[in-house]
Amino acid sequence: MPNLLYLNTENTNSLPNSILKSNVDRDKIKTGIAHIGLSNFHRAHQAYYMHELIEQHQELNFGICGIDLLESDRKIYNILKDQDGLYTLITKKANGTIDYKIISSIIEYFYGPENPLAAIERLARPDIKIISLTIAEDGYHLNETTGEFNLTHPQVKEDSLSKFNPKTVFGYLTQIFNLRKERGLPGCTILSCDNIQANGDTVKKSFFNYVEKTTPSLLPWLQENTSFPNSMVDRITTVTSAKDIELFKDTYNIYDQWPVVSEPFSKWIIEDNFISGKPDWEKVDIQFVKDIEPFENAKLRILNAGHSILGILGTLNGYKYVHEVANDEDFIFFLEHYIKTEVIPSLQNTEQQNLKAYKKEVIDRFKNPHINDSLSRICKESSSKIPIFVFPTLLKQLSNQESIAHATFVMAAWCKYYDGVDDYGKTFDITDNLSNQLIRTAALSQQNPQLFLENNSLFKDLVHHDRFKERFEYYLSKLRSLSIKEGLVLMNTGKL
Ligand code: CS2
Repeated sequence: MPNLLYLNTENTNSLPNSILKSNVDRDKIKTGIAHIGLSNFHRAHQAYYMHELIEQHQELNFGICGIDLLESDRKIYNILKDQDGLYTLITKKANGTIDYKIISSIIEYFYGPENPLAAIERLARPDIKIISLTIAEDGYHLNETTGEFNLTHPQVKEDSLSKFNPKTVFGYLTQIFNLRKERGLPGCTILSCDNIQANGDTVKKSFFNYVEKTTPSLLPWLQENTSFPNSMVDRITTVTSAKDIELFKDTYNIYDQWPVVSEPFSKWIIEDNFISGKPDWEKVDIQFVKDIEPFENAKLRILNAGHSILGILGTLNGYKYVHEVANDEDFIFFLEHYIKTEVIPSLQNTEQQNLKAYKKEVIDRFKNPHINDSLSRICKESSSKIPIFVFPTLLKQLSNQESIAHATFVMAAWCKYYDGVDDYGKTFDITDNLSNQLIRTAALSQQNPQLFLENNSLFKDLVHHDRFKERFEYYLSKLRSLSIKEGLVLMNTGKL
Protein backbone atom coordinates (compact mmCIF):
# COMPACT_ATOMS: atom_id res chain seq x y z
CA MET A 1 0.00 0.00 0.00
CA PRO A 2 1.55 3.38 -1.00
CA ASN A 3 1.74 6.14 1.62
CA LEU A 4 -1.54 7.86 2.40
CA LEU A 5 -1.80 11.17 0.49
CA TYR A 6 -3.04 14.24 2.33
CA LEU A 7 -5.19 16.43 0.14
CA ASN A 8 -3.26 19.61 -0.70
CA THR A 9 -1.72 21.35 -3.74
CA GLU A 10 1.58 19.54 -3.46
CA ASN A 11 -0.08 16.18 -3.72
CA THR A 12 -2.45 17.01 -6.57
CA ASN A 13 0.02 15.68 -9.16
CA SER A 14 -0.35 12.25 -7.65
CA LEU A 15 -4.16 12.30 -7.72
CA PRO A 16 -5.93 10.11 -10.26
CA ASN A 17 -7.30 11.92 -13.32
CA SER A 18 -10.76 10.59 -12.64
CA ILE A 19 -11.19 12.82 -9.59
CA LEU A 20 -9.01 15.79 -10.52
CA LYS A 21 -8.93 16.45 -14.20
CA SER A 22 -7.49 19.93 -14.26
CA ASN A 23 -6.85 21.90 -17.41
CA VAL A 24 -6.07 25.05 -15.51
CA ASP A 25 -3.00 26.38 -13.74
CA ARG A 26 -4.44 27.28 -10.36
CA ASP A 27 -1.93 30.09 -9.85
CA LYS A 28 -3.51 31.93 -12.76
CA ILE A 29 -6.96 32.11 -11.14
CA LYS A 30 -7.75 35.57 -9.77
CA THR A 31 -10.21 36.23 -6.98
CA GLY A 32 -13.51 37.84 -8.06
CA ILE A 33 -15.97 36.53 -5.46
CA ALA A 34 -15.82 36.65 -1.68
CA HIS A 35 -18.09 34.15 -0.02
CA ILE A 36 -19.12 34.49 3.63
CA GLY A 37 -19.97 31.15 5.29
CA LEU A 38 -18.05 28.16 3.89
CA SER A 39 -20.89 25.79 4.65
CA ASN A 40 -21.22 22.30 3.15
CA PHE A 41 -23.97 23.76 0.98
CA HIS A 42 -21.74 26.48 -0.45
CA ARG A 43 -19.04 23.94 -1.17
CA ALA A 44 -21.50 21.65 -3.01
CA HIS A 45 -23.24 24.46 -4.87
CA GLN A 46 -21.61 27.80 -5.73
CA ALA A 47 -18.01 26.62 -5.33
CA TYR A 48 -18.87 23.58 -7.46
CA TYR A 49 -20.40 25.77 -10.21
CA MET A 50 -17.32 28.03 -10.16
CA HIS A 51 -15.06 24.99 -10.36
CA GLU A 52 -16.93 23.78 -13.43
CA LEU A 53 -16.74 27.20 -15.04
CA ILE A 54 -13.02 27.48 -14.37
CA GLU A 55 -12.26 23.94 -15.59
CA GLN A 56 -14.60 23.70 -18.56
CA HIS A 57 -14.54 27.29 -19.79
CA GLN A 58 -11.24 28.64 -18.46
CA GLU A 59 -12.93 31.44 -16.50
CA LEU A 60 -9.98 32.82 -14.52
CA ASN A 61 -11.42 36.00 -13.02
CA PHE A 62 -13.82 34.68 -10.43
CA GLY A 63 -11.94 32.45 -8.02
CA ILE A 64 -13.46 32.44 -4.52
CA CYS A 65 -12.11 34.00 -1.35
CA GLY A 66 -13.85 32.27 1.58
CA ILE A 67 -14.57 34.07 4.85
CA ASP A 68 -15.87 32.45 8.00
CA LEU A 69 -17.31 34.53 10.81
CA LEU A 70 -18.58 32.10 13.43
CA GLU A 71 -16.72 30.41 16.26
CA SER A 72 -18.19 27.12 15.00
CA ASP A 73 -16.53 27.72 11.59
CA ARG A 74 -13.00 27.51 12.97
CA LYS A 75 -12.73 23.84 12.04
CA ILE A 76 -13.62 24.22 8.37
CA TYR A 77 -11.36 27.28 8.09
CA ASN A 78 -8.38 25.36 9.51
CA ILE A 79 -9.05 22.39 7.26
CA LEU A 80 -9.32 24.46 4.11
CA LYS A 81 -6.11 26.24 5.04
CA ASP A 82 -4.41 22.88 5.56
CA GLN A 83 -5.70 21.57 2.25
CA ASP A 84 -4.96 24.75 0.23
CA GLY A 85 -8.68 25.24 -0.27
CA LEU A 86 -9.09 21.84 -1.94
CA TYR A 87 -11.81 19.42 -0.92
CA THR A 88 -13.78 16.55 -2.39
CA LEU A 89 -17.35 16.71 -3.58
CA ILE A 90 -18.95 13.29 -3.10
CA THR A 91 -22.06 12.87 -5.21
CA LYS A 92 -24.31 9.94 -4.36
CA LYS A 93 -26.82 8.82 -6.95
CA ALA A 94 -30.03 6.99 -6.10
CA ASN A 95 -28.73 3.83 -7.83
CA GLY A 96 -25.80 3.64 -5.42
CA THR A 97 -23.11 5.04 -7.72
CA ILE A 98 -20.73 7.45 -6.02
CA ASP A 99 -18.73 10.13 -7.86
CA TYR A 100 -15.75 11.93 -6.38
CA LYS A 101 -14.45 15.26 -7.65
CA ILE A 102 -11.79 17.52 -6.15
CA ILE A 103 -13.06 21.10 -6.15
CA SER A 104 -10.43 23.79 -6.55
CA SER A 105 -12.29 27.11 -6.91
CA ILE A 106 -11.66 28.37 -3.34
CA ILE A 107 -8.27 30.03 -3.54
CA GLU A 108 -8.12 32.29 -0.47
CA TYR A 109 -9.62 32.05 3.02
CA PHE A 110 -9.98 34.35 6.03
CA TYR A 111 -11.27 33.75 9.51
CA GLY A 112 -13.04 36.80 10.94
CA PRO A 113 -12.81 36.01 14.67
CA GLU A 114 -9.02 35.64 14.36
CA ASN A 115 -8.35 38.83 12.41
CA PRO A 116 -11.43 40.84 11.49
CA LEU A 117 -9.44 43.73 10.03
CA ALA A 118 -7.59 41.44 7.59
CA ALA A 119 -10.91 40.08 6.32
CA ILE A 120 -12.39 43.59 6.05
CA GLU A 121 -9.33 44.92 4.17
CA ARG A 122 -9.42 41.97 1.78
CA LEU A 123 -13.08 42.43 0.92
CA ALA A 124 -12.63 46.16 0.50
CA ARG A 125 -10.34 45.55 -2.48
CA PRO A 126 -12.03 46.27 -5.82
CA ASP A 127 -11.12 42.93 -7.44
CA ILE A 128 -14.02 41.47 -5.44
CA LYS A 129 -17.07 42.01 -7.63
CA ILE A 130 -19.51 39.83 -5.71
CA ILE A 131 -19.86 39.16 -1.99
CA SER A 132 -22.07 36.10 -1.61
CA LEU A 133 -23.54 34.71 1.59
CA THR A 134 -24.68 31.44 3.11
CA ILE A 135 -25.24 32.39 6.71
CA ALA A 136 -28.35 30.23 7.30
CA GLU A 137 -31.84 31.45 8.07
CA ASP A 138 -30.96 32.61 11.58
CA GLY A 139 -27.89 34.58 10.41
CA TYR A 140 -30.20 37.29 9.04
CA HIS A 141 -31.59 38.12 12.49
CA LEU A 142 -35.12 38.50 11.20
CA ASN A 143 -38.22 38.60 13.33
CA GLU A 144 -39.76 35.23 12.48
CA THR A 145 -43.23 36.53 11.78
CA THR A 146 -42.85 40.07 10.49
CA GLY A 147 -39.71 39.23 8.51
CA GLU A 148 -38.30 42.60 9.68
CA PHE A 149 -34.67 42.93 10.73
CA ASN A 150 -34.24 42.53 14.48
CA LEU A 151 -32.15 45.52 15.51
CA THR A 152 -32.42 44.50 19.14
CA HIS A 153 -30.69 41.15 18.64
CA PRO A 154 -27.77 41.08 21.17
CA GLN A 155 -25.11 40.49 18.49
CA VAL A 156 -26.48 43.20 16.25
CA LYS A 157 -26.51 45.61 19.20
CA GLU A 158 -22.97 44.64 20.13
CA ASP A 159 -21.78 45.26 16.56
CA SER A 160 -23.38 48.66 16.42
CA LEU A 161 -21.35 49.64 19.52
CA SER A 162 -18.00 48.10 18.64
CA LYS A 163 -17.53 48.79 14.96
CA PHE A 164 -13.99 47.48 14.53
CA ASN A 165 -14.53 44.00 15.88
CA PRO A 166 -17.75 42.95 14.20
CA LYS A 167 -19.48 39.60 14.70
CA THR A 168 -22.37 39.82 12.26
CA VAL A 169 -22.35 39.96 8.50
CA PHE A 170 -23.91 43.41 8.69
CA GLY A 171 -21.10 44.71 10.88
CA TYR A 172 -18.56 43.41 8.37
CA LEU A 173 -20.34 44.74 5.30
CA THR A 174 -20.58 48.20 6.87
CA GLN A 175 -16.83 48.35 7.48
CA ILE A 176 -16.01 46.95 4.04
CA PHE A 177 -18.12 49.49 2.18
CA ASN A 178 -16.98 52.33 4.43
CA LEU A 179 -13.44 51.63 3.30
CA ARG A 180 -14.44 51.37 -0.34
CA LYS A 181 -16.27 54.67 -0.12
CA GLU A 182 -13.43 56.47 1.70
CA ARG A 183 -10.92 55.20 -0.86
CA GLY A 184 -13.01 56.10 -3.87
CA LEU A 185 -13.39 52.44 -4.88
CA PRO A 186 -16.44 50.90 -6.56
CA GLY A 187 -19.12 48.95 -4.71
CA CYS A 188 -20.19 45.41 -5.62
CA THR A 189 -23.05 42.91 -5.62
CA ILE A 190 -24.25 41.19 -2.42
CA LEU A 191 -25.68 37.81 -3.35
CA SER A 192 -27.61 35.88 -0.71
CA CYS A 193 -27.69 32.10 -1.26
CA ASP A 194 -29.89 31.19 1.69
CA ASN A 195 -33.38 29.77 1.83
CA ILE A 196 -35.14 32.90 2.92
CA GLN A 197 -38.00 34.65 1.22
CA ALA A 198 -36.79 37.24 -1.31
CA ASN A 199 -33.27 36.68 -0.05
CA GLY A 200 -31.73 39.62 -1.93
CA ASP A 201 -34.42 42.11 -0.95
CA THR A 202 -34.29 40.84 2.62
CA VAL A 203 -30.56 41.18 3.03
CA LYS A 204 -30.71 44.63 1.43
CA LYS A 205 -33.44 45.79 3.78
CA SER A 206 -31.72 44.39 6.87
CA PHE A 207 -28.35 45.81 5.90
CA PHE A 208 -29.75 49.24 5.08
CA ASN A 209 -31.68 49.29 8.38
CA TYR A 210 -28.48 48.49 10.20
CA VAL A 211 -26.49 51.16 8.34
CA GLU A 212 -29.21 53.75 8.90
CA LYS A 213 -28.85 53.17 12.61
CA THR A 214 -25.06 52.91 12.82
CA THR A 215 -23.51 54.83 9.90
CA PRO A 216 -26.24 56.85 8.15
CA SER A 217 -23.74 58.82 6.06
CA LEU A 218 -22.88 55.61 4.15
CA LEU A 219 -26.43 54.96 2.99
CA PRO A 220 -26.60 57.18 -0.14
CA TRP A 221 -23.31 55.68 -1.39
CA LEU A 222 -24.64 52.15 -0.83
CA GLN A 223 -27.83 52.95 -2.69
CA GLU A 224 -25.74 53.97 -5.71
CA ASN A 225 -23.00 51.36 -5.56
CA THR A 226 -24.44 48.02 -4.49
CA SER A 227 -27.01 45.56 -5.84
CA PHE A 228 -28.81 42.65 -4.21
CA PRO A 229 -30.16 40.04 -6.66
CA ASN A 230 -32.72 37.55 -5.36
CA SER A 231 -31.87 33.91 -6.00
CA MET A 232 -33.20 30.39 -5.63
CA VAL A 233 -30.62 27.80 -4.64
CA ASP A 234 -31.17 24.07 -4.58
CA ARG A 235 -29.00 21.06 -3.85
CA ILE A 236 -29.49 18.65 -0.96
CA THR A 237 -26.20 18.59 0.92
CA THR A 238 -25.92 16.43 4.01
CA VAL A 239 -23.76 16.31 7.10
CA THR A 240 -20.48 14.53 6.21
CA SER A 241 -20.04 11.30 8.19
CA ALA A 242 -16.85 9.57 9.35
CA LYS A 243 -17.87 6.74 7.02
CA ASP A 244 -17.79 9.07 3.99
CA ILE A 245 -14.26 10.17 4.90
CA GLU A 246 -13.14 6.56 5.39
CA LEU A 247 -14.67 5.32 2.15
CA PHE A 248 -12.91 8.00 0.13
CA LYS A 249 -9.65 7.24 1.92
CA ASP A 250 -10.00 3.51 1.29
CA THR A 251 -10.95 3.95 -2.37
CA TYR A 252 -8.25 6.46 -3.38
CA ASN A 253 -5.75 6.38 -0.54
CA ILE A 254 -6.30 10.12 -0.06
CA TYR A 255 -7.15 11.77 3.22
CA ASP A 256 -9.60 14.66 2.93
CA GLN A 257 -10.50 15.90 6.42
CA TRP A 258 -13.87 17.30 5.36
CA PRO A 259 -15.34 16.26 2.02
CA VAL A 260 -18.87 17.34 1.14
CA VAL A 261 -21.68 14.91 0.37
CA SER A 262 -24.57 15.82 -1.90
CA GLU A 263 -27.16 14.56 -4.35
CA PRO A 264 -26.59 14.78 -8.13
CA PHE A 265 -29.40 17.35 -8.64
CA SER A 266 -28.38 20.99 -8.56
CA LYS A 267 -30.16 24.19 -9.52
CA TRP A 268 -29.53 27.91 -9.22
CA ILE A 269 -31.81 30.62 -10.56
CA ILE A 270 -30.82 34.25 -10.07
CA GLU A 271 -32.18 37.68 -10.92
CA ASP A 272 -29.85 39.42 -13.34
CA ASN A 273 -28.89 42.38 -11.16
CA PHE A 274 -25.11 42.44 -10.79
CA ILE A 275 -23.72 45.96 -10.45
CA SER A 276 -20.08 45.05 -11.13
CA GLY A 277 -20.38 42.16 -13.55
CA LYS A 278 -20.62 38.42 -13.03
CA PRO A 279 -19.10 35.21 -14.36
CA ASP A 280 -20.62 33.61 -17.47
CA TRP A 281 -22.69 31.41 -15.26
CA GLU A 282 -25.14 30.53 -18.07
CA LYS A 283 -22.38 28.30 -19.46
CA VAL A 284 -22.82 25.96 -16.48
CA ASP A 285 -26.62 25.97 -16.58
CA ILE A 286 -27.32 28.66 -14.04
CA GLN A 287 -30.54 30.39 -15.07
CA PHE A 288 -31.20 34.12 -15.02
CA VAL A 289 -34.74 35.46 -14.73
CA LYS A 290 -36.44 38.82 -14.21
CA ASP A 291 -38.63 37.70 -11.34
CA ILE A 292 -37.46 34.98 -9.03
CA GLU A 293 -40.44 34.97 -6.67
CA PRO A 294 -42.53 32.19 -8.24
CA PHE A 295 -39.50 29.86 -8.40
CA GLU A 296 -38.39 30.69 -4.91
CA ASN A 297 -41.84 30.26 -3.39
CA ALA A 298 -42.30 26.90 -5.09
CA LYS A 299 -38.95 25.68 -3.79
CA LEU A 300 -39.40 26.96 -0.22
CA ARG A 301 -42.96 25.70 0.12
CA ILE A 302 -42.57 22.35 -1.63
CA LEU A 303 -39.01 21.16 -1.07
CA ASN A 304 -38.00 22.93 2.13
CA ALA A 305 -41.44 22.58 3.72
CA GLY A 306 -41.50 18.94 2.59
CA HIS A 307 -38.18 18.40 4.32
CA SER A 308 -39.32 20.04 7.56
CA ILE A 309 -42.55 18.06 7.55
CA LEU A 310 -40.78 14.73 7.06
CA GLY A 311 -38.23 15.86 9.64
CA ILE A 312 -40.74 16.63 12.37
CA LEU A 313 -43.18 13.80 11.70
CA GLY A 314 -40.38 11.30 11.10
CA THR A 315 -38.53 12.23 14.28
CA LEU A 316 -41.71 11.67 16.29
CA ASN A 317 -41.90 8.21 14.73
CA GLY A 318 -38.30 7.38 15.70
CA TYR A 319 -36.81 7.70 12.19
CA LYS A 320 -33.32 9.13 11.74
CA TYR A 321 -33.00 9.83 8.00
CA VAL A 322 -35.07 11.58 5.33
CA HIS A 323 -35.10 8.56 3.01
CA GLU A 324 -36.57 6.33 5.74
CA VAL A 325 -39.54 8.65 6.15
CA ALA A 326 -39.84 9.26 2.39
CA ASN A 327 -40.06 5.53 1.76
CA ASP A 328 -42.85 5.07 4.34
CA GLU A 329 -46.17 5.21 2.47
CA ASP A 330 -48.13 6.79 5.32
CA PHE A 331 -45.77 9.75 5.56
CA ILE A 332 -45.29 10.30 1.86
CA PHE A 333 -49.01 10.03 1.07
CA PHE A 334 -49.61 12.77 3.64
CA LEU A 335 -46.87 14.98 2.21
CA GLU A 336 -48.03 14.52 -1.38
CA HIS A 337 -51.53 15.42 -0.35
CA TYR A 338 -50.35 18.51 1.49
CA ILE A 339 -48.43 19.70 -1.56
CA LYS A 340 -51.28 18.91 -3.93
CA THR A 341 -54.18 20.34 -1.97
CA GLU A 342 -52.65 23.16 0.07
CA VAL A 343 -49.33 24.29 -1.40
CA ILE A 344 -49.82 24.21 -5.16
CA PRO A 345 -53.26 25.89 -5.12
CA SER A 346 -51.91 28.72 -2.97
CA LEU A 347 -48.85 29.46 -5.16
CA GLN A 348 -49.11 32.33 -7.64
CA ASN A 349 -47.69 33.13 -11.10
CA THR A 350 -46.60 29.58 -11.67
CA GLU A 351 -47.13 29.42 -15.47
CA GLN A 352 -43.44 28.88 -16.13
CA GLN A 353 -43.22 25.82 -13.88
CA ASN A 354 -44.66 22.32 -13.96
CA LEU A 355 -45.36 21.99 -10.26
CA LYS A 356 -46.81 18.49 -10.49
CA ALA A 357 -43.57 17.29 -12.03
CA TYR A 358 -41.58 19.32 -9.48
CA LYS A 359 -43.48 17.62 -6.63
CA LYS A 360 -42.61 14.19 -8.03
CA GLU A 361 -38.98 15.11 -8.61
CA VAL A 362 -38.62 16.44 -5.05
CA ILE A 363 -40.13 13.31 -3.54
CA ASP A 364 -37.86 11.09 -5.65
CA ARG A 365 -34.90 13.12 -4.40
CA PHE A 366 -36.04 12.62 -0.81
CA LYS A 367 -36.15 8.86 -1.44
CA ASN A 368 -32.47 8.63 -2.44
CA PRO A 369 -31.30 6.06 0.15
CA HIS A 370 -27.59 6.76 -0.24
CA ILE A 371 -27.11 10.33 0.87
CA ASN A 372 -28.29 9.64 4.43
CA ASP A 373 -29.66 13.09 5.10
CA SER A 374 -30.29 13.20 8.83
CA LEU A 375 -33.55 14.43 10.31
CA SER A 376 -31.54 16.24 12.95
CA ARG A 377 -30.03 18.46 10.19
CA ILE A 378 -33.50 19.15 8.85
CA CYS A 379 -35.04 19.92 12.26
CA LYS A 380 -32.17 22.13 13.40
CA GLU A 381 -33.43 25.70 13.93
CA SER A 382 -36.91 24.78 12.80
CA SER A 383 -38.29 27.90 14.50
CA SER A 384 -36.46 29.89 11.80
CA LYS A 385 -37.61 27.52 9.07
CA ILE A 386 -41.30 26.72 9.66
CA PRO A 387 -42.32 30.41 9.51
CA ILE A 388 -40.68 30.66 6.07
CA PHE A 389 -41.58 27.24 4.70
CA VAL A 390 -45.08 26.55 6.09
CA PHE A 391 -46.71 29.76 7.41
CA PRO A 392 -47.12 31.39 3.98
CA THR A 393 -49.11 28.39 2.70
CA LEU A 394 -51.24 28.39 5.81
CA LEU A 395 -51.93 32.13 5.66
CA LYS A 396 -52.73 32.06 1.97
CA GLN A 397 -55.10 29.13 2.38
CA LEU A 398 -56.78 30.89 5.31
CA SER A 399 -57.29 34.07 3.33
CA ASN A 400 -58.61 32.05 0.37
CA GLN A 401 -61.02 30.19 2.69
CA GLU A 402 -59.44 26.93 1.54
CA SER A 403 -58.27 23.77 3.29
CA ILE A 404 -55.66 24.10 6.04
CA ALA A 405 -55.97 20.57 7.42
CA HIS A 406 -52.53 19.21 6.57
CA ALA A 407 -50.59 22.36 7.42
CA THR A 408 -52.39 22.62 10.76
CA PHE A 409 -51.78 18.96 11.55
CA VAL A 410 -48.08 19.69 10.94
CA MET A 411 -48.23 22.63 13.35
CA ALA A 412 -49.74 20.40 16.02
CA ALA A 413 -47.03 17.78 15.40
CA TRP A 414 -44.44 20.57 15.62
CA CYS A 415 -45.74 21.45 19.07
CA LYS A 416 -45.48 17.79 20.11
CA TYR A 417 -41.94 17.71 18.69
CA TYR A 418 -40.89 20.11 21.47
CA ASP A 419 -41.74 17.43 24.06
CA GLY A 420 -38.45 15.92 22.86
CA VAL A 421 -39.72 12.31 23.05
CA ASP A 422 -40.68 10.05 20.16
CA ASP A 423 -43.59 7.63 20.03
CA TYR A 424 -41.37 4.84 21.35
CA GLY A 425 -40.44 6.84 24.45
CA LYS A 426 -36.94 7.69 23.20
CA THR A 427 -35.72 11.23 23.75
CA PHE A 428 -34.13 13.26 20.94
CA ASP A 429 -32.07 16.46 20.95
CA ILE A 430 -33.59 19.75 19.91
CA THR A 431 -31.23 22.37 18.46
CA ASP A 432 -33.09 25.62 18.15
CA ASN A 433 -32.46 29.20 19.20
CA LEU A 434 -35.97 29.35 20.63
CA SER A 435 -35.91 25.88 22.19
CA ASN A 436 -36.25 27.08 25.80
CA GLN A 437 -39.33 29.07 24.97
CA LEU A 438 -40.91 26.45 22.74
CA ILE A 439 -40.23 23.52 25.07
CA ARG A 440 -41.91 25.50 27.84
CA THR A 441 -44.97 26.51 25.80
CA ALA A 442 -45.29 22.97 24.38
CA ALA A 443 -45.40 21.68 27.97
CA LEU A 444 -48.02 24.32 28.89
CA SER A 445 -50.08 23.28 25.89
CA GLN A 446 -50.81 19.97 27.64
CA GLN A 447 -53.28 21.96 29.78
CA ASN A 448 -54.30 24.51 27.17
CA PRO A 449 -53.25 23.93 23.52
CA GLN A 450 -53.59 27.64 22.71
CA LEU A 451 -50.66 28.46 24.98
CA PHE A 452 -48.22 27.06 22.43
CA LEU A 453 -49.51 29.62 19.94
CA GLU A 454 -50.27 32.59 22.12
CA ASN A 455 -47.22 32.69 24.29
CA ASN A 456 -44.98 33.25 21.35
CA SER A 457 -44.35 36.14 18.99
CA LEU A 458 -43.60 33.49 16.40
CA PHE A 459 -47.24 32.96 15.55
CA LYS A 460 -48.35 36.61 15.46
CA ASP A 461 -50.42 36.56 12.26
CA LEU A 462 -51.77 33.07 12.70
CA VAL A 463 -53.32 33.68 16.09
CA HIS A 464 -55.77 36.13 14.53
CA HIS A 465 -57.39 33.24 12.67
CA ASP A 466 -59.96 31.40 14.75
CA ARG A 467 -60.34 28.68 12.12
CA PHE A 468 -56.65 27.88 12.44
CA LYS A 469 -56.71 28.02 16.25
CA GLU A 470 -59.66 25.64 16.46
CA ARG A 471 -58.11 23.13 14.05
CA PHE A 472 -54.79 23.36 15.85
CA GLU A 473 -56.45 22.57 19.17
CA TYR A 474 -58.34 19.68 17.60
CA TYR A 475 -55.25 18.07 16.04
CA LEU A 476 -53.09 18.63 19.07
CA SER A 477 -55.62 17.01 21.37
CA LYS A 478 -55.78 14.02 18.98
CA LEU A 479 -52.00 13.78 18.80
CA ARG A 480 -51.79 13.75 22.59
CA SER A 481 -53.41 10.32 22.58
CA LEU A 482 -52.48 9.01 19.11
CA SER A 483 -49.04 8.16 17.79
CA ILE A 484 -47.95 10.21 14.78
CA LYS A 485 -48.36 7.15 12.58
CA GLU A 486 -51.93 6.55 13.81
CA GLY A 487 -52.68 10.22 13.26
CA LEU A 488 -51.34 10.07 9.70
CA VAL A 489 -53.35 6.96 8.85
CA LEU A 490 -56.52 8.72 10.03
CA MET A 491 -55.60 11.89 8.10
CA ASN A 492 -54.84 9.89 4.97
CA THR A 493 -58.21 8.14 5.10
CA GLY A 494 -60.10 11.35 5.77
CA LYS A 495 -61.08 10.31 9.30
CA LEU A 496 -59.37 13.15 11.10
C1 CS2 B 1 -33.28 21.80 4.05
C2 CS2 B 1 -32.36 22.46 3.07
O1 CS2 B 1 -32.23 22.87 5.87
C3 CS2 B 1 -33.28 22.47 5.42
O2 CS2 B 1 -34.32 22.55 6.03
O3 CS2 B 1 -34.57 21.76 3.54
O4 CS2 B 1 -31.05 22.51 3.56
C4 CS2 B 1 -32.38 21.72 1.71
O5 CS2 B 1 -31.70 20.51 1.78
C5 CS2 B 1 -31.77 22.58 0.64
O6 CS2 B 1 -32.44 23.82 0.61
C6 CS2 B 1 -31.87 21.88 -0.71
O7 CS2 B 1 -31.71 22.77 -1.71
